[in-house]
Amino acid sequence: MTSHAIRHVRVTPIAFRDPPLLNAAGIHEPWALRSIIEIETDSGLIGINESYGDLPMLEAMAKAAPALTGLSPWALNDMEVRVAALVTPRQTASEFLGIQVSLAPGTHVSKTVAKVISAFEVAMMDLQGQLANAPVVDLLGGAARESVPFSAYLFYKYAEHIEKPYAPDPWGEALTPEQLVAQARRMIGQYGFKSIKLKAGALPPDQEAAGLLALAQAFPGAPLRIDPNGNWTVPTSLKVVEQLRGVLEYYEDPAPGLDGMQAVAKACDVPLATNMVVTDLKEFRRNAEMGCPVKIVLSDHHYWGGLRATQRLSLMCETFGLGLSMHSNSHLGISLTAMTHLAASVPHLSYACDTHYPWQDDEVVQGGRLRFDAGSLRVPTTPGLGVQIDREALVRLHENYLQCGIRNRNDLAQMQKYDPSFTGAQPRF
Ligand code: GKR
Ligand code: MG
Repeated sequence: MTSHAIRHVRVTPIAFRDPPLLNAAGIHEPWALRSIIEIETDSGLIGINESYGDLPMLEAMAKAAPALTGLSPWALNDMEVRVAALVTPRQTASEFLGIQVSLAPGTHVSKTVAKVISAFEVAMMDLQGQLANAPVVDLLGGAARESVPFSAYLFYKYAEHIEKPYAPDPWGEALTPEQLVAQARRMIGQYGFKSIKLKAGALPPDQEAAGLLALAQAFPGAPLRIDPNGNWTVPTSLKVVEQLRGVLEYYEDPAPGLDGMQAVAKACDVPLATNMVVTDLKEFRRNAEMGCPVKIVLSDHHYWGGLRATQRLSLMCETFGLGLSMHSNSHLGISLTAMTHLAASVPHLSYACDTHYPWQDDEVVQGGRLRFDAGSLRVPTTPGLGVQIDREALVRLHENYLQCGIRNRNDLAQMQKYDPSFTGAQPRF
């Protein structure tokens, strides 16, 4: 009988072009890192996935990979126990890496076990789907929707990276309301998104509020969100929400910490969303104990412990009367496809999800860039994830990784190249 036991785990770090996007921590570096995970069985099947590509994550995956040898692709619970036993998180605050932890929870070492489990789980579910001749969404209970809506994720940005490592991106500068509206028109024209999210916390809040109001005027009726990543004090958060009265669908991470969010929640009637202060079940519990100042959890299977763990989170959200949507980081099509299977399988997920995808111009999957229809992605119906690695692209993207010299994301240090006095201290405004 053919053995489908796991024989080998291969992790390939990659890097791809990322525009100079501004955020609370600083600015994106010219190259974003990811890792491509391949889990191979004795029978020669290969399950794939995409995850973080920073060095500690690569080290953690390398440490955990041998634990999978001999395991059945169906043995997800066993895999979780084995990974947890091998990858013990270090606890001290000094272990935080490069970027502000809360802005990018995926870089927090306390999430290492959950991140590695997720990285392996999705690849194992891709294998399961190939074995069962079923798409991953069916392994998750079946599709509650045939396609998944995403939002236009706008950023303030410079026209070009300071190092000029390659030709400027086609998006141009976006620092004024007019430029922001032009960016939105371009993105919505290409992808058909219906909802709009503005990454804020980078320019003075009055300018960012003016940007959002210009969007509200240019796209009447479009659900709008603003996300300064906790870079505003409580008084600033309240001033901005007043300026934006009547235009916000939800208010994402205005002030720092659950206490800051609670102070904002008490004084405003727009629901608060987060990917910064409810990032695991311990924080979920604290939010509940505080009377749920956060009303919408922006999940991310890459650090919540995988697709099944995010389904469990959905149940928790339903139980506590919270909404659920999805956070993203710079990523390519394997991550986006996994998000799509998951979002399709969760009836409770009722907002358009975030994605950085329009900011990337490369791909690692066969067939190139994924195609959106009216801002949504159709859930694949072919076995497993339904996407395959383009081997030539993988070699090229790995070569980028070797050449680019970046090993951990560091938006703060990158911003200091433009402005040596920039400290990144938060809340800045
Ligand atoms: O890519 O600059 C960025 C984002 O700010 C990202 O780091 C955040 O984690 O997209 C994220 C968010 O919604 O907070
Ligand atoms: Mg956010």
